[in-house]
Amino acid sequence: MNISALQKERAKYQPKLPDSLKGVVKLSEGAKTESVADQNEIKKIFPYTYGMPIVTFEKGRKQDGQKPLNVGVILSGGQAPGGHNVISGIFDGIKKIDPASKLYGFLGGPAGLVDHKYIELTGSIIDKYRNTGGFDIIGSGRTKLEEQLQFDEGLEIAKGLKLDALVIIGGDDSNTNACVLAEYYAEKNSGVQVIGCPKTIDGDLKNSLIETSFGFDTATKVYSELIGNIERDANSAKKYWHFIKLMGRSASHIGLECALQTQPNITLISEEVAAKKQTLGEIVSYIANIVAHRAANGDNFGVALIPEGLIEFIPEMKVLISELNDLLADGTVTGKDFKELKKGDRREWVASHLANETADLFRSLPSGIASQLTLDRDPHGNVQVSLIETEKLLGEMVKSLLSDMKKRGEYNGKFSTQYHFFGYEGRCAAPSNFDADYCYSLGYTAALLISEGKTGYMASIRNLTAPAKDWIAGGVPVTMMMNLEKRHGYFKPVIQKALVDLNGAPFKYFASKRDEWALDSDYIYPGPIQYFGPSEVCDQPTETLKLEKQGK
Ligand code: FBP
Repeated sequence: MNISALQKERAKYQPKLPDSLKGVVKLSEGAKTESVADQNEIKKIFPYTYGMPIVTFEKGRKQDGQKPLNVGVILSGGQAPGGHNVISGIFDGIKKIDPASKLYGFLGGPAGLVDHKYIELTGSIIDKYRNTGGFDIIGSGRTKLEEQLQFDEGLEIAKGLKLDALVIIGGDDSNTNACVLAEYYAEKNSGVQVIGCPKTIDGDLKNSLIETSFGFDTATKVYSELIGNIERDANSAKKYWHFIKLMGRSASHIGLECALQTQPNITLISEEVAAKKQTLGEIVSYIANIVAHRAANGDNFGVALIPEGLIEFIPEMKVLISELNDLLADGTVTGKDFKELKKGDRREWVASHLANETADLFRSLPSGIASQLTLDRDPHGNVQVSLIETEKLLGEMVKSLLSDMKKRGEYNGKFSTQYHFFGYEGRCAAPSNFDADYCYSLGYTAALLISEGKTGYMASIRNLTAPAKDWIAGGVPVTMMMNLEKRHGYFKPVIQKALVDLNGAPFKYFASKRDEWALDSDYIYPGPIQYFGPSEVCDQPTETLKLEKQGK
């Protein structure tokens, strides 16, 4: 295995654990819990795992009777920096409990459990992946563990390997499914526990007890470095407007955090667009007005951040997408094979099958975007929003509005654009010290929860803006985070997704500064993540986390 000089040095990094986990620990149990909403219904669905207490680990006295643990681990969904450290934390945790403990990794995500594909993760394998980015140690996948048949297949291999527990490292959906699995295995009295770990660069799996999902810290630091570099280029060349789309399937946490780190001229927040019921036209004129103001000051350049999920938060676009989904779900338009239509006829054909207002909006879109909306569908018949070039849609529409403004004498500048999409650049970066420490602590805590016989819990590390030694480790019952939501026509228990809180401190701070940032070119250039050096540079959590803590 060829490794870089950085990786070689980085392999020696010993992630920091909270002091409470360093020696022998004892478990402290809090009061019984309730779900965030729909308590009666959730209680009925999860009779075995509902209402369990929040638990915390504290320094304790040596316990007798600890036995070796056999644990299976699964990486679920999109990559996020730090996954390998969760796994090394679990490994070290169970080995500390008893060196005869064993860790198995299921390959390619949840499908590995169902298809019985796994490897034993030995010390020599683990050592190659400590403090590295990526999920390549065992791979990940997006198969959903939802059906009883899958649960039974899982149980068969769990029994075969004599597993005490499964650890599922995933986002809100994967942890919801982990909880359903925990309930099923508890009901069957199978002896297999299930523990979740909060992962996603999107940052939308969080609440008062899960302060952040892992990977958000590193990914936003990588994007902010790149945005800072672009800002510096923009400020040097003074000739381009850069439109940067940032990953984040639904919530705009990534865009907001990057804005706080880099102070660009424009940042759109999808949740605000939805709350204010903004139209596409209003968003375009908001951007065009800033471009015009800057041009009046002689600045024909700037940087705009666009969240990936924006398009589905614009109410009229949401209606359009939903009508298009219905119309094109099976690749046909009212029975006619859409692809057999001549390219030039497709747009009008589709428009003629939409409701009047939606058809007008569809006709007003730049042709490239209109065709992306009609062609790029996932296997469920839905538009794949991540493939829609929202940054180009806005750039082109702003350009056309500016040319109208020019005719009316309201604008007299130059508008040249560059487009970027940052997503995959950050998902597998070497974890920042924060993520390396946080993830290792999460994994170590998962091992302790297993040794305490817990199931249906998510590993939790709190007090994250304090030095790692003062972090608080424990577990939160997953049912506590649940509410009922309509999915495919039925109400299902799911973990509540955390969108950007427009009353929260991070958004409020951003909103208080954005007008100033719009006209300034006083950008912040954060530079690359530093892995070695003073704590003030290397160990800082995200601005979002700091502001959230200050705001409380
Ligand atoms: P998870 O929620 O599974 O962590 O993935 C999030 C994400 O990185 C989104 O930001 C993005 O929209 C999506 O994954 C892209 O995933 P894929 O590459 O599988 O299409």
